[in-house]
Amino acid sequence: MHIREIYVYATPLGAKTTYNMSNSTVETPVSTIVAVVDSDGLVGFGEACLASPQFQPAHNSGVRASLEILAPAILGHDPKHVTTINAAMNRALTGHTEGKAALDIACWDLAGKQLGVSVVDLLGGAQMDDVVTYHVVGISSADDAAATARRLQDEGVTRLQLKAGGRPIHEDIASIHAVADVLLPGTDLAVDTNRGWSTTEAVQVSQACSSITMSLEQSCATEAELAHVKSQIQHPIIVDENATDLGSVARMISSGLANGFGLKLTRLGGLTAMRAVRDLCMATRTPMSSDDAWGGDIVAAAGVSLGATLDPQFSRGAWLAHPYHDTHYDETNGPRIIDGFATLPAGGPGLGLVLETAQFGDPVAVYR
Ligand code: 0XW
Ligand code: MG
Repeated sequence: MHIREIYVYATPLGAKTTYNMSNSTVETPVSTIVAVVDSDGLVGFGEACLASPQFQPAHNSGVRASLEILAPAILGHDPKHVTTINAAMNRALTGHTEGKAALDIACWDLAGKQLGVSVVDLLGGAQMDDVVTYHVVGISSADDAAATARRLQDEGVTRLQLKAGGRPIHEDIASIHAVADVLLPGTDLAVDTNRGWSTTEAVQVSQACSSITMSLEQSCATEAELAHVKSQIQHPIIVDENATDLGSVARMISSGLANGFGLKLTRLGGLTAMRAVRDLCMATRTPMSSDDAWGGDIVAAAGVSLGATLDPQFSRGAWLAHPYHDTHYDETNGPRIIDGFATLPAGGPGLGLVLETAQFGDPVAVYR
C-alpha cells in the first residue's frame, strides 16, 4: 500500500481574538493541508501553518512551494516507512521543514489508518489521559494581563505563557508582576518574548522579577545571546525558536544553556523528527512542550498525540491554536481544551480525526 497521490489545499485560519507577540500580530494565516492517498484509497492528512512571517524563517506560501519538490519525492513509498520517507525528502530539498512536517504528519496518520492503530500508539503509547496544555496571555496592559490570567485559572488552566517584548521593558516588568500577583498555587508561569529582548533587557527583567517563580522563554534572539546572559539570569531558560533540530537541542542540553524547550512540529520537520527530540529530552529529564506556531485540528492532533506520550513530570504542555481561531475541521473530534487539559481525538485510527478532502475546497496542487 504505497503513496499513490498527494493533494494540497490552502485554507485560511484567521485569528478571532487578538493574538500578538513581540514581533508580530497574527492576522489570517493560510494553512497548508496535504492529503496523502495510498494505493487502496486510504487518506492521511497533514498540516503546516505559520502564525506570521516573522515567527520563524518560513512563510505559508513557501510551504506550498516546497511541496512542488517534496511531494513527488515520496510518491511510491510505503507511508509506514517514515525513516526512508524523511531521507527521501532531505535528499530532494534542504531545509523547508514545514513542508516536510506536513507530509510526515500525513504519513503517520495514513500508517495508523493502514494498521488500525492511533498515532499515539505508534509513538509508543500515552503516559497521560488528559494532555497537559498551556494558554497564552498576549501582550497587553498589566491590568488586562492580570485579568486574563485570573480568568484562565478560573477555567482550570494551570500553565500560563505571558507574551512580552516589543515595548519598553518597564511595561513588561509591570505585566509580569501583575500576573504573578494573581497566580494560584500550582500555576506555572513562562514569560515568552519570542526573541524580543536584548541581552541587557533580559538581565534587567530577571533582576526586577527575581522574587517571581517563572521561566524565561526565548528571551533573546540567538543561542549565543542566551549563552552570554545565562550566568546573569536568575530564572530557568526555555529555548524555543533556536531549537531547530536534534543537534541544536542536544547541544543546548549538554552545554547546560537550556532548562527546557518550546518545540514546534513544523520547525523540527514533523512527528518523526519530534519523536527523536522527545526521546532525548525524556532521557535527560529535560522539560519540553509539544506545539506548533498555528494551525487547525490536524497539526493540533499531531501535537497533542506526541504530547500525550511525554513523561508528565517533563511535559510543558501541548499548545493549541484553536482558542484563538475557534475553527474545527472535525467538529466532533478536533482537539479542544476542557478544564485546562487538551483532549485527544477519538475518531478512529491515525490522528483520530474524521475528515473529507472535499471540505477543504479545490486542491491548489495535485501530485501523482
Ligand atoms: C505559543 N506558541 C506555541 C504559539 C505561537 O505561535 C508562538 C508559540 C511560542 O511559544 O512562541
Ligand atoms: Mg515560544
